[in-house]
Amino acid sequence: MKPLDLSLYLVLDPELCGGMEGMVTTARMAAEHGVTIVQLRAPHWKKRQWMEAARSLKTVLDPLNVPLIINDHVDIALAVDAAGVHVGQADMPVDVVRRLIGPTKLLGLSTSNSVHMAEVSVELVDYIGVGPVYPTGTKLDASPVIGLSTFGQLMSEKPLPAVAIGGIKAGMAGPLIKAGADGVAVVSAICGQADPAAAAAMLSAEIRGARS
Ligand code: TZP
Repeated sequence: MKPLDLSLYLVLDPELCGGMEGMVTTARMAAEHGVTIVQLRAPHWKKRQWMEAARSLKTVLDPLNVPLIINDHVDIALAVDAAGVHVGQADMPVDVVRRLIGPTKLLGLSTSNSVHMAEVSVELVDYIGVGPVYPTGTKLDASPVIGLSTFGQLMSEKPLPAVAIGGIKAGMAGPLIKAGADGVAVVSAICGQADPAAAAAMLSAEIRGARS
């Protein structure tokens, strides 16, 4: 597997993307224009829909060499041979997930504060998501917003590669990279945008610019 590139991490939302078909099209266009990793997240979906979407996403992402991560559902990740699984603090514990997915698949964990950072099992987890950095209307049960300065503080404690998440729009990615993020994760800044390809390209250029 190619090295983990968290630079521009698209988290899909079927409702914002216009259903299954819109979501797969969005993922393909975004991956062709700078998205480096894609997560399927569909909290309201039944398993059969997860399977169908995950298969379709693999079909469009594999030729682009963009890894597909499955939120929460280990069985779906294994069934479609996805690149990995992402879990939250209230999901299946990472030791159990690692045992189920084996040593080579990617495992991501959501974190929101210093306690979470200190508790991350670096031998089990490959990367962390940190946030929400800014207010988000996409995840209604998200943890409290941390803001840029707390995010920067958490980056100095980060035990692993880290991606910022929550309310990130064009113009906000650069400061997060400069604060120590290895990448930014977005939903609504790409999903449901009139031109997802242009939205991805703009964020990707901003991230590259912040690094140079
Ligand atoms: N986890 C923390 S915030 C969030 C998730 C999945 C949603 C981010 O969505 P958006 O639209 O990029 O604010």
